[in-house]
Amino acid sequence: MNTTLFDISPVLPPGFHYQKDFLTKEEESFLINSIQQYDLQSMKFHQYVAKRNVLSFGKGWSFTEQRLVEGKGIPSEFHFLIDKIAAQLKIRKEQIAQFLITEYPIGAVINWHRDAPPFDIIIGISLMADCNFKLRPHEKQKQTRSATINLEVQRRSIYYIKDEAKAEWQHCTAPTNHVRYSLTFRTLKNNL
Ligand SMILES: O=C(O)CCC(=O)C(=O)O
Repeated sequence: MNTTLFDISPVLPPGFHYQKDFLTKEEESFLINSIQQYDLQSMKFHQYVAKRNVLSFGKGWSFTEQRLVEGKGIPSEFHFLIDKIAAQLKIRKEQIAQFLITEYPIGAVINWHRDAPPFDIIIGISLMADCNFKLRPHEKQKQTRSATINLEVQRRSIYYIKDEAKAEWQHCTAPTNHVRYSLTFRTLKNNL
């Protein structure tokens, strides 16, 4: 029998939750059509321009100024999704302070990182394509080859990262084979 990397469910770090089929196909199509009405911009990180395109609503993190900045309100077509996420995570919808749309063209990645300090729960929803999502310990000495976890994050799925998975683990995505949208929602620490 052939087994692939993803046949065996990986053991995920405490605080990392994954659920497939969070969205229906109809919800996914509606969201893709909605996103395509907007103009996404290349992601800039200090002097570097990444291959992915982004659009942020609500409170964003300025890498250059290392602080939260206020952005535009979240458009009404995405409100049903905020309600659905809040119900899933058992949080108040007002706690969702940031909504980031990321388009990954073919071959694009997000490199190893932990999320910015003011954020608490990071929620990720995938549209249009699956992705190879990777996790590894933040501490250098623990970053052995066998410590890296590979998770197939399917389109229409949800993952959320909090507690130990947020504080002590880094994540990244492998180059995508198909254009993928990632919807990232973030709550703030202390419900600021
Ligand atoms: O594409 C993804 O699911 C990862 C998104 C992410 O890590 C981020 O926006 O910080």
